[in-house]
Amino acid sequence: MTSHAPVFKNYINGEWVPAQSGQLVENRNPADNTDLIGLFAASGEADVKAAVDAAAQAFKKWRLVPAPQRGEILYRAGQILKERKEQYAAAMTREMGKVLKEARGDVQEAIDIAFLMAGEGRRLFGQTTPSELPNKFAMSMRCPVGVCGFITPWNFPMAIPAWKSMAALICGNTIVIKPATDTPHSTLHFAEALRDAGLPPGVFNVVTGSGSRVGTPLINDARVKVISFTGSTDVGRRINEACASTFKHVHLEMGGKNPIIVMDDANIDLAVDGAIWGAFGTTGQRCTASSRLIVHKKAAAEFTRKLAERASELKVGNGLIESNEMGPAINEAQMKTVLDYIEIGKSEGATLLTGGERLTGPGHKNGWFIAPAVFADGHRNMRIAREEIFGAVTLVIPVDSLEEAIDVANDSEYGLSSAIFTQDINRAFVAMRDLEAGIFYVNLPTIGAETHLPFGGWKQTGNGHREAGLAALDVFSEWKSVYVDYSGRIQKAQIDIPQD
Ligand code: UN1
Repeated sequence: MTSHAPVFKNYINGEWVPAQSGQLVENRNPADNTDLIGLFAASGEADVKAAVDAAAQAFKKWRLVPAPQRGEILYRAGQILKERKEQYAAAMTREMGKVLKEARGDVQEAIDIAFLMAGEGRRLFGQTTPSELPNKFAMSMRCPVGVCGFITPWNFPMAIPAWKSMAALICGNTIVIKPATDTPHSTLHFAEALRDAGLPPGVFNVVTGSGSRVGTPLINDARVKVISFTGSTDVGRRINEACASTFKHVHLEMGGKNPIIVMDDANIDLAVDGAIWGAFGTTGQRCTASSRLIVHKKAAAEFTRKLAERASELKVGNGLIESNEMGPAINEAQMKTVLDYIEIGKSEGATLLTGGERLTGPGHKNGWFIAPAVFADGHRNMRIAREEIFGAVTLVIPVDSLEEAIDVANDSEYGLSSAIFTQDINRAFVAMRDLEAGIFYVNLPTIGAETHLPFGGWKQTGNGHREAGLAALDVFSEWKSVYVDYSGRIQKAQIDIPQD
């Protein structure tokens, strides 16, 4: 271990504190694993307990801060993130590998949700409604739930913590977050912005470390009332089971196998542009990645040829170099998973047209780089057509009609995002109606959701909740229905029917 490497601490109760065990874990740049970003707290149960203590204590006051005032703090956090966008984006690229343009976009998503939820501080609407009885008033209001535990992924290391946090905070909850072990730095930057915006101590706490040593005690702590998780379907299932006995609110955001349908009437160059961005943006490491390209047979030859050509020309390398278009896999294990899937695809009979090999030449030494892979001759039953790979791999599946395309698209356990390229408005609307997914695009790929609409998926992608948009408020609030009787007597609903 390098002695001069910077040491990063947890953020608990407004203080930077080391893990109680004193243990540390390395965080290295995936584009160059000789570049040590720093040593981060390898926390455990005692640290989680301290953070939940702080969050539970802070909840007592934060829940009573008027929501418009909470909103002002979020607004300031948005402004601070805006001022520091360049600095935080560069640190994110170094830590996570996504190219600088995309890291800026990641910080921008945090800014967008900060401003959205800041405004919500002056709304947080409930309902007022007539009572069925005279001299009686009826309304509903949102109330905070309590301490929220977040387990967040490495692919959007600031945006996803921000989506969850801004919605939870405006509702009056407090937070303990466990960021992914590969990307703690971006979450600590987010904490710094919240602190500098004036968020009171204990309202937002960060505990870094592994899933088993930090995530598990967080899930098991009875004082944590909400768990919000973004990650794999397997881990989500285990979290759901672990929270079942205590009926915690559980919000799960999991895998995807997102289809783009390309019809024979589509603008093929536009569809190719979309597929390149959707499949290889963030090195394919998005839950929304366009990993299935379901193409009408009349368009398949031209589309596939142009796609493979464009993919082979993508500049892969260190994301800090502005001309690079695609960064590395997040770590060695993920790179190996992707390389395994390339072999699986070949053995299943798909045709690898380009990419799929590890890059080790100049500019790639010591990084987890893979050339973007395009498979043709795909079939819906192949594992590479069914399993989430989370890497720069996409697959063309030829079909004969829109009906078949929709049938193939829906033949998946996932249902996050979906898209169609067509110039025929009727086909676009049929696809909009029939695709089983939480997000749908016309003439755009499956990535690029905006923060003011609900984000989340159907089927095994989610558990019926949404983040971002106003739908996120439902995860982080309880409804209270309120009846006020000013008749001076006990009026019995459903029994004392007013006579005319
Ligand atoms: C994710 O892949 O986990 O819609 C989030 C998008 C981004 C967010 C992706 N705004 O692709």
